[in-house]
Amino acid sequence: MKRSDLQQKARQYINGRWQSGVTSGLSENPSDTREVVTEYARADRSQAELAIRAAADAFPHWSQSTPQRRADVLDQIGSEILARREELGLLLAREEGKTLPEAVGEAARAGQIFKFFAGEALRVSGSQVLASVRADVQVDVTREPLGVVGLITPWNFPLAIPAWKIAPALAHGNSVVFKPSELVSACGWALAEIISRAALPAGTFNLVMGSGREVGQALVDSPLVDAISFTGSVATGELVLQGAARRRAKVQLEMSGKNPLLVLADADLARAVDCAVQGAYFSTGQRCTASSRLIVEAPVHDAFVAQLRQRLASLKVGHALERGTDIGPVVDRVQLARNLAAVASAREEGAEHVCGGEALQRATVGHYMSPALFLARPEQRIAREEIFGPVACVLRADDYAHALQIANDTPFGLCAGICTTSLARAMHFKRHAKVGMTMVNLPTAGVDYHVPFGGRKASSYGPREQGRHAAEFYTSVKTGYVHA
Ligand code: TXE
Repeated sequence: MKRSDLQQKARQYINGRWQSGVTSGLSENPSDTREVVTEYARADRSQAELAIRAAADAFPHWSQSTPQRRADVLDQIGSEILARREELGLLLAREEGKTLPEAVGEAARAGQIFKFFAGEALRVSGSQVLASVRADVQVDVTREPLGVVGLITPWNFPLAIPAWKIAPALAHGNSVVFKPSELVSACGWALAEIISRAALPAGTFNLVMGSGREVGQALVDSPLVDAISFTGSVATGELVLQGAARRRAKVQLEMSGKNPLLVLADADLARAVDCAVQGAYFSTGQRCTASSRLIVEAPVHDAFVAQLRQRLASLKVGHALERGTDIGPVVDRVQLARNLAAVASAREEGAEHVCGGEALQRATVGHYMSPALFLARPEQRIAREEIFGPVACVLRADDYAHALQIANDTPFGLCAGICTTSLARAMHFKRHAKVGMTMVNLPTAGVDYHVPFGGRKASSYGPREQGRHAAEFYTSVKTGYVHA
């Protein structure tokens, strides 16, 4: 393995100081596995507990800081991320494998999120004053910070997801212990390094890197952690939920999706194909909002499949930093093996293979895979389980009612999209899709940062993330009565 030049050793950030870990780990470039992106410090449970203690000690200070101070800190972080978006995007592309334009876009998004919550810090009270039902009594409803929040994040959006948890947590006066996925430690460290220079009181923000089972679990178990926000797999989310429930900690989970994109007979077919390509395959399909079930009305089924197949053949799978790459590598060898196993299982259960689904060789050794398309039936595993790779299936629907029934027949409920030129159908779908987010003539992936994000059923648990709704999770409501 060759060492890369960009990254200094990524260390833990605990109580305002950079600290070595108990052991260390390496993160590698999925486009070229010879390249080490960073060597990072790995914490154990006791080091995680030090960070939690530091956050608890810092809470009284930060929770009483003025809205102006919080706004200034968040604005400074957002400005630096935006100014350095190219550099951060490059790091992200090298470590996670998103194409460079996608990665720079994500870095910019992280900056915009901090800027948004700088504004929210000024509006944090959300106070309401009401007349009481009793004479001469006034009632007010105010929001207060929770305390220490533990933030556990996945690898697929290594800057944006941490940003949309850290920024509202700080804006609302909480102190933070942040644990990124080990696969993207350099991105977690880079974000922490920017935050470390933003004049927060020592201990208000802490970074601990290491295994989920040890460091993540320490956050879940600690009685000093008042709330946990988690994004990741359903299996780990269940563990987090059970652990948090045992000690009645507040918890918010964002997990998987199996998002439907309906294509009706009246749709603009070129636009529908575009939505399918972007939604299912861009970011290598590694998005909880990926359009992995393409539900197509019978009259346009064959034309849609033919056009989609043609588009997929024209996509370039390659090194994330190479100009013209449409689809970067899969994040690591474990996820690639999982994707290939899902493709093999789809063949075994009789789904009709249209194209793709093979591991690819490129000039550098990486986790490359061709975009896969199958024709499937709703009961098949490929149509029911999240794969989290560049794999989608087309499901034939007799009519709109049938398409809607297939769309809702899933344990998940994150996002659902429809391509149609009928306003009546679009409005009906928006009302009847059992999800947290709907899209009309748009891919299911690709959301704004100033509005709620989240879903129903097995996809999400607890209050929504992002936008003004983030206050629901990151604050506690207090009702005050005053007799005048
Ligand atoms: O997720 P994990 P992984 C799905 C996707 C993917 C699969 C596995 O299908 O193939 O999950 O990915 C931490 N207590 N998604 O292994 O294990 C862990 O260290 C506390 C969908 O990366 O859920 C990491 O920081 N924390 C998803 C985070 O949890 C624990 C995005 C997520 O890891 C822990 C990512 C524990 N016991 C994966 N064990 C989406 N829908 O966006 C692990 N962690």
